[in-house]
Amino acid sequence: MKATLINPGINQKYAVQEPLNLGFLASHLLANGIEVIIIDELAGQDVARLLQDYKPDIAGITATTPLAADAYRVAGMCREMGIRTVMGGVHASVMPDEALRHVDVVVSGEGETALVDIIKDDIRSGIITRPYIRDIDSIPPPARHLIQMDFYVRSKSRIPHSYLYFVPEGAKIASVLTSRGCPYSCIYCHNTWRGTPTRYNSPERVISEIIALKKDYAVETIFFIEDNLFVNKKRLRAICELIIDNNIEVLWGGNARVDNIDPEILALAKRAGCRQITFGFESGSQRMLEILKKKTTVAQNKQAIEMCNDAGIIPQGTFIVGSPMETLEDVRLTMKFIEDSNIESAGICIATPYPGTKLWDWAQENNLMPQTYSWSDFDYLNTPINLSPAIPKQELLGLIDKINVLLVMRQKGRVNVLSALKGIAKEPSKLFTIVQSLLNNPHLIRNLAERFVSQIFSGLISRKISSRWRRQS
Ligand code: B12
Ligand code: SF4
Repeated sequence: MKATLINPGINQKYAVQEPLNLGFLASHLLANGIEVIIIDELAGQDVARLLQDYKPDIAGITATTPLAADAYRVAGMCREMGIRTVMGGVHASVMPDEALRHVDVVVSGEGETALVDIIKDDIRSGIITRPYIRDIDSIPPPARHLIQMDFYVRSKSRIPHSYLYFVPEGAKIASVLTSRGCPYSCIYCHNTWRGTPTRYNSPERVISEIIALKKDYAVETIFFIEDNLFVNKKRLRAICELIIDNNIEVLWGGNARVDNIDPEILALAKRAGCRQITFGFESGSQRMLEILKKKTTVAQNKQAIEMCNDAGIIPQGTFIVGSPMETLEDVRLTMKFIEDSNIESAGICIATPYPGTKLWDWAQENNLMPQTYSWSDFDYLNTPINLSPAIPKQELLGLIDKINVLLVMRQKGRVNVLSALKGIAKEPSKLFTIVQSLLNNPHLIRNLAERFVSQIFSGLISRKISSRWRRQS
């Protein structure tokens, strides 16, 4: 029995980090004696050709909501070739009936056990759910040898404006996922429907994975992609101590809640190589934090930024606008928060009601669903559902542009126009990347012009992010 796992999609803005979920499924299949490859369309692989070459008996396809249509297209391709199809992932988990119209078997929930059962027990149709895995150390590390690691380690160069802000120019980056779940229940998050407890890999397992990544892929930086790296401080402390005691040279970042950090853990994390923490700040309005059931305060948001800056760790984060019942005044408070706080890098998104979340229920209950919509618009900017009718969508987009300008201004002195020009002279292909970014974000043109003028006059010669990093490390 030969299996293939497929990461569908053609829009490479979604290809920031390697598909570790397929890596876990593949390593579990291999541990159960099942031959498998991973085909990564998002990383530019030709699915049809590779299917023809490999001739699998079964194809397992993953999908998030905005990539559901790509997943269904790939499923159709597999079916035409007579390959049995299985679909899993966050979208199929919450929309199993829809997915079942496109594939033979749908897996709702964690896929490792389910996929092995489907293959070994020859399950040919239906929706399958298996209990979540209690001991996640029992799943071998992701089968990275089957992932397009050469492509993903260069994510920082390919997508310079992603949230991988701490990664120095030219440095290689890899991701690790060392826990599953989160004990909180914010209304926009997948954790509201997963219903699984938080589980952790042991510190020893984490360290062995980092060592292997350095050895096998020569990565200098790592991002912990799990939802909440700092929630279990005892474990994080042990991980940091192992990094320090074993002299592992690695710079890393991870996600945290603003109320899960303190100066002591930050100091230890910094010594162990932490250079960025990504927070879900979500809003500068306390009213909105309460509506989102974030269980944090605006003061904690501010304090987290200050604590990180004091510790020499870049505070990065995301803000949500357009949440239920949000008003212009709430958005203004978020803008004011960004203006007043010392944050260099952040992302803004429009509240997007992903199926299964409490936001989705809210949209249904309040008759906000349009007659027709396309899953591909469920990214963080184009959502077809306006959850805050008090602010029209166009106005919301205009406010996001303004917030983005605020954020780029915040980077003043870190990304330098003159050094960018020098970079282009050395490497003309960079011009293409810059023009592309400017076309995608027209407001940046005005902002860059402003900065250019201000830098000429002030004679500001700033350092590149990488030199800042080298000095600190
Ligand atoms: C890391 C991450 C990313 C990374 C890497 C994504 C990747 N390819 O792995 C990056 C930065 C690229 C990213 C991008 C996006 N992400 Co993201 N991301 C995550 C995050 C934090 C971890 C993903 C992960 O590895 N989870 C752990 C694994 C073990 O869980 P899993 O993915 O669900 O997989 C298990 C099961 O679902 C199942 N399964 C999965 N696939 C398959 C396939 C088969 C055949 C079977 C049988 C089973 C199966 O088995 C797996 C193992 O148990 C999740 C939140 C989370 N904690 O899951 C959000 C999350 C998946 N992302 C989300 C979103 C919205 C996005 C973006 C759309 C954002 C955007 N607008 O750009 C894009 C879409 C990217 C894409 N490729 O589809 C949402 C998805 C919501 C939804 N319904 O679609 C999530 C859930 C976060 C949230 N907001 O709640 N993301
Ligand atoms: S704290 Fe973060 S990961 Fe946890 S439920 Fe809230 S948004 Fe999701």
